[in-house]
Amino acid sequence: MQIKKYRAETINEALINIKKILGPTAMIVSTKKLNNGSNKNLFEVTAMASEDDDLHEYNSPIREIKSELMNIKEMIYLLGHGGSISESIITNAGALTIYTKLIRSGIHDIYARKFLETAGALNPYSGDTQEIRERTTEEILKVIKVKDIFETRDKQSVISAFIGTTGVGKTTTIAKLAAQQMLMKGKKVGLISIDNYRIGAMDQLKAYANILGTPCLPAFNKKDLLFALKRMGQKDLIFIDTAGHSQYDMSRIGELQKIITDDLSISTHLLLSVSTSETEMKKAAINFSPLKYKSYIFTKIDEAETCGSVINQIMEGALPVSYLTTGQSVPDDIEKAKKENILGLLSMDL
Ligand SMILES: Nc1nc2c(ncn2[C@@H]2O[C@H](COP(=O)(O)OP(=O)(O)OP(=O)(O)O)[C@@H](O)[C@H]2O)c(=O)[nH]1
Ligand SMILES: [Mg+2]
Repeated sequence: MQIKKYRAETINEALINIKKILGPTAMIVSTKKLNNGSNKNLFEVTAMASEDDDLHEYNSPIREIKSELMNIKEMIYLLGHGGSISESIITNAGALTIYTKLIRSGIHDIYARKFLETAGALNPYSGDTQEIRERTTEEILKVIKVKDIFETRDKQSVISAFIGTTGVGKTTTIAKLAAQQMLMKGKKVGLISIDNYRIGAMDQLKAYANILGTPCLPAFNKKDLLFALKRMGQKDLIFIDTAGHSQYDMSRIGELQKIITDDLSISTHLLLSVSTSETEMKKAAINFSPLKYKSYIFTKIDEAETCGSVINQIMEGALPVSYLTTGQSVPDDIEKAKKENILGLLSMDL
């Protein structure tokens, strides 16, 4: 086993040297900043070659140690993705391991750092990897809020409108929820479609309504909506489906705002697809905000490679999550949001 120390003015420089000499599978044993008395930084990185022979030794303690160490490839990946990793992270093995997991899950550098910081993981004596993992997990759990959208204190119908960009899963999600609430909770359900743009737009919702044996009414304007709501006054739950709008089409979002007005006690929920780019998700969350949505429904979790964008959005929008959808199958592929399930999306190896 070859263990070597490398010194350089930047960690990046040291890593490049190590990669050249020990190969790309080398493991980082420790990283520290040296006090060299000059103005220039000096870092010392201790690394060891990852020799296959060692790894094959049965029950080898080295093998165990190696699983705790950071691979040089990971470190280089981090330097590329985390922008500038602060010294307090890079010189603390436990914090670095957890930081890497967060970044790999798609959590923004700024939030990953914040979680570690509030977990007290950036102090010199911040504990081992397991302790840091537990405390960071608690910090993430603290920011996740969940919401039961059907909770009600009085006997009035709960009216929920689902908004979001084209194809995000609004109609399918309504069908899943309507079916579950009818079949499992015995609720009386009514469906309304606000889609005044597309010919045959209501067909999909109507087809689900027919299967469930529940009424489905169109509403092209506010008057229609008032009429439909009145007709469905006896229902426990009313779901309002809306036409998908591009997150950039502010005039159509404005038109929807004229129909779903504040005086109607309608709770609006925003669907965001985890499989789209994060920039689009963020833009949708901002541009749909005039509709004052009360919760996020994250869709297409099954299609996403990483789900850190869910946490990034929660950090940015500070709203609760009500549901997660996990596939095309109606009514099964939907989960009521639970803090632990959302955390589970991050593959933090709990
Ligand atoms: N993989 C996957 N597909 C989903 C999920 N939810 C919905 N879909 C699929 O996404 C496609 C669009 O779903 P819709 O429910 O029609 O979406 P929408 O938001 O109503 O679309 P518009 O009315 O056109 O704006 C369909 O093929 C759905 O089966 C999900 O959680 N995972
Ligand atoms: Mg639809």
